[in-house]
Amino acid sequence: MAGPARTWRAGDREIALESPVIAGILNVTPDSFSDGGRFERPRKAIARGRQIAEEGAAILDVGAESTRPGADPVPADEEWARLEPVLGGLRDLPIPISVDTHKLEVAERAVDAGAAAINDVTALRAGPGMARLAARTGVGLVLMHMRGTPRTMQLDTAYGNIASEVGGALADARRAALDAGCEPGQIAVDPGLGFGKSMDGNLELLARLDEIASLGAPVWVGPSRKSFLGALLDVGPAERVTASVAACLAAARRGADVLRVHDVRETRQALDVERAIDARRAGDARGEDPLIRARAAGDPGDRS
Ligand code: HH2
Repeated sequence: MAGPARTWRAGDREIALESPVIAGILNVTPDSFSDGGRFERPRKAIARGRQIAEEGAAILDVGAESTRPGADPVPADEEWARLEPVLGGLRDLPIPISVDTHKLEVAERAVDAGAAAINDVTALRAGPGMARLAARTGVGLVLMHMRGTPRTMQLDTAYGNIASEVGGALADARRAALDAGCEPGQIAVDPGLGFGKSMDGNLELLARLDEIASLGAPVWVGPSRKSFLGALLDVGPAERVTASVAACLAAARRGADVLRVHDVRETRQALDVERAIDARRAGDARGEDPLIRARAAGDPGDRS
């Protein structure tokens, strides 16, 4: 018999996780490592947010402070000034919005403005306030592992056993969130690729993602366009799309539930193809998978 359906609760939404879903990245910053400055103006950011939903993301993750290595912190008022018009303009978005912030006052305002989840890249380092906010309001909470701060995190990237150290830290953070009153179904964890990790460390975390998944919480993962892919292939951020999609598929196979990506359309296509193949392998009749059924209706059966 099948167990209970896997879901992640984010405010009044239950996000189904039977197969991996996409969190599309929208950075309203001047300095993000990949898309900095592209969506700084609210009008452009709102248009991109709508496009991300249309391209097949299940979640829109909006951030207003870059956490790239060496980034300077942004004051809370400035971070909120960047977020407010964008959250206001996307209130009617059909998919839930998570806000990528580690500042409690920004998170409180974001939740008031309709955010369904908070993505805390410091995993409650500032104390239980963020978890109490989630417990009180029911919003989803993503706890991401980072060593140090964005200014310092790449200074020491050596670990004894990276998967068990990161997994242990995430288990502790999850326990702290539960102690603050969160429900288990609200809390997701993320190994924090690129946050105080070497290229090898990132690859090992991806290879051993099943160990993070064994914590039992939904797993977010964000390889998108990150420098470990650039180091592996010797290419800049804009040329890391294929590598990012490959990393996402590898992560999904090892238990990732939410893939945090810049390139939503490309990732969606890859997941759809994999799903269609898996459905065949599972012996589903051609007509049973909704995606295959829709496509088969227009299948000319040729080689074009
Ligand atoms: N990565 C970044 C930011 N937030 N949140 C989670 N949960 N997981 C991640 O891997 C993650 C994250 C960094 O990527 P990006 O937002 O594109 O860049 P920047 O921090 O420069 O804005």
